[in-house]
Amino acid sequence: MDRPVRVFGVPMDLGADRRGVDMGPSAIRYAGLADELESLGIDCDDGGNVAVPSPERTEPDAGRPPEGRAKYLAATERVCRDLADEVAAAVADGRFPLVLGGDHSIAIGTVGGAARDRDLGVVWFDAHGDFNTPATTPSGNVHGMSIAAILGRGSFADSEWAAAPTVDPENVAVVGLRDLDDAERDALRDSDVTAFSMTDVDQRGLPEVTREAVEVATDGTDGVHVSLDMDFLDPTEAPGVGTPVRGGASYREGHTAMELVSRTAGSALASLEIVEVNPILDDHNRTAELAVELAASALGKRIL
Ligand code: 4U7
Ligand code: MN
Ligand code: MN
Ligand code: MN
Repeated sequence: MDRPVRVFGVPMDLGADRRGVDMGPSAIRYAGLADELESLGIDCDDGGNVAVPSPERTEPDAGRPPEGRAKYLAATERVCRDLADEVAAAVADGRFPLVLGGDHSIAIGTVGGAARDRDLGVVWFDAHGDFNTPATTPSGNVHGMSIAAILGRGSFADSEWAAAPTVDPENVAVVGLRDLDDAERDALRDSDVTAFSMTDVDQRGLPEVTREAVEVATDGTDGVHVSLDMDFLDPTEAPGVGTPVRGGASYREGHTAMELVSRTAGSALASLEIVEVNPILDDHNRTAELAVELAASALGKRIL
């Protein structure tokens, strides 16, 4: 990493059904993130946490969209706006934003900030498509809608806070898919987003798929944001996630993906976020420790 890193925690759990993901930033810090990055010679400061209201004091239907459901939308908007401002300020300051979740709805804020005043590509590692809209969601949970929101799809078309106009769907790639809802699958297929399922990973190998994903995201853009949902990994390696799905990336595949991001995106890597770590469901902080390792690989750590 050629720039100093600024870490932000977003203890957000309004976008997911299972409690505990709000403790993700603490768990990742506790697992030694700052020391690991310093040991790589990366200058690292911690911008602290973005404020997130507790669900007990938040009205789930505030900000209800015109059709369908999106729980805690008004509060999610406030958090994402604040996060976007922090991320944009870090970039303006010459810092590389590393955002720790929290549930994946925070990506709307991270990308909103990272894409301010520049064309941004996105590589999204996830078991899920996160391509639902309030009209198609089976759960009402915004963490399953974040890519759709960033691309201004469905009722997010009117949400200037959510849609990032400098992110072109042709520069978005998703890797690791193995759990899609029916309407979400149709929408993803009809879109210009490049989607790689675990079947693609099995058949073509993760290195080739990751290289292609990074190519899609760098083509004609000013930078690449990487969003790592820890459920991209197999639950045997990352048990501490809210929505585990069997058949995910192995321990080494996780590292390979992040090492390739670092090697192939190089200085085009604009920002990184690691989300969905749920310490309550974890096994002795194993998932948070893996998150630290993967951050190190993405930011340039090499075995040899
Ligand atoms: B994650 C789901 F229905 N598709 O929309 C939904 F299966 O950020 C899951 O990728 C979404 O972890 C998972 O609620 C969101 C569900
Ligand atoms: Mn996700
Ligand atoms: Mn997921
Ligand atoms: Mn473009």
